[in-house]
Amino acid sequence: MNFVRSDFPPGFLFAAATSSYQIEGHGSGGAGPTHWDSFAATPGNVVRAENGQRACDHYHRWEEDLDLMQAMGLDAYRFSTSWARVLPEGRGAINPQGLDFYDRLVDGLLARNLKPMVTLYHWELPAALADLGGWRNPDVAHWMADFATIIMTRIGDRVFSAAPINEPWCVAWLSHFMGQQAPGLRDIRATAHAMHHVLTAHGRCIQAMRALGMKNLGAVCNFELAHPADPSPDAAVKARLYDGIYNRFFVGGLFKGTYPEEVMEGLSPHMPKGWENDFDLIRSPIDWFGINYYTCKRIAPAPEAWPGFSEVEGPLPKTQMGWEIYPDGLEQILTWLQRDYTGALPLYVTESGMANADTPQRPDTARIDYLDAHLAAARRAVAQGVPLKGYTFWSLMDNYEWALGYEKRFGLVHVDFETLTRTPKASYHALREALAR
Ligand code: IFM
Repeated sequence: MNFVRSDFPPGFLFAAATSSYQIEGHGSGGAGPTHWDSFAATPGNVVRAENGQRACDHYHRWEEDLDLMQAMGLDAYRFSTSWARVLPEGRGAINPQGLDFYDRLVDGLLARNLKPMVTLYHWELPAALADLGGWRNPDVAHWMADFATIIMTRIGDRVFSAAPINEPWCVAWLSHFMGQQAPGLRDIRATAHAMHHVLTAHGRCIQAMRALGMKNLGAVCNFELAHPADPSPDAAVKARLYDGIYNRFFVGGLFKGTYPEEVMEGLSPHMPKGWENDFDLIRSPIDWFGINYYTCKRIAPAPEAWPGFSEVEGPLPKTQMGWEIYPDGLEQILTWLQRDYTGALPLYVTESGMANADTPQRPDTARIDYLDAHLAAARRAVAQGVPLKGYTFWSLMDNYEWALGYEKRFGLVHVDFETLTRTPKASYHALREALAR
């Protein structure tokens, strides 16, 4: 790795990230069913119909996993809490084993000098709430704020930071318009409702956590630079629309209290009643903003109903996901966000990493190069005045890559999904050396 800690500002945090359903093993510890369990059990949705019932069995092996992060020299760990582990029906009766698990985890992190960075929701909605319409139902904001109060009453006094929702675009658009993630809908009305309700839920959770006296609350969104696939004016218009849906909708709501006009051209007729009145809630003040960045997209016009675009394969080298590797995009996103949206607000890269067809025997040099190039892009943004305070690697270990099952390996640590043996990869060792220098 071509960096040392002193290349970054004093106090800069290096972290690794995971999420509950992707690693814990949802079948253990009394957790209730989630919409990911039913989505995965429906043929055609997930590669080999794999689910998160066992995953990495982190529920039982968390100490080993925390030891690995400590030995790597990380400063922080970004993890998520499973709503259905704490409240198996989404509301009502609490599963005490769920609260105890996150309590142990937080204490285990602090004992190892790792700062706990918590995300309340990373996609596994309790099935009982999905039955009530899930993200389409405006009450989801209240259900989630109640969950936030319950889990944070137990661990909120010891966490370093908290954010309500990971990647609103995935929760709303990918899952309700593209149908590629649970609940697998392809419905524009459901999408419009979900796009707005992820933000009202965000606001209610921020207010619930503030009411508990918590500090260092933020939001985490994902970003992709959208390039027109060809030089035509049509391609430029469609790339701008993709950018509006993916990148500007959520930060528009969070920081400006507006949604992009070109996005509303398609969504307006389908929005929930009274949506225009929710922006004070959505703009509840936050203390930091998190950026998940992996790739860029090439967007072409497509002869179909709004939004009428399609993704076209680009020329750059690709990861195991087929995603182009474009580190400059991270620098551009960070400088754009600071200039147009976040100003002096502290920023964190909350996810960065690549999938690669790793084996424990073969060094993952591609991942070392990928991370080196993206860390260099982050440094260039810092040099331009972006108040970046930390960088988080996705992911600590290989895990359940949602609809793509266990095949796509994002980990710094290899997981053998038969034996559950963890083996640190070359990228883990390279980062450990860099962080110790
Ligand atoms: O695995 C996911 C994660 O759950 C959310 N951000 C992107 C990752 C890679 O696809």
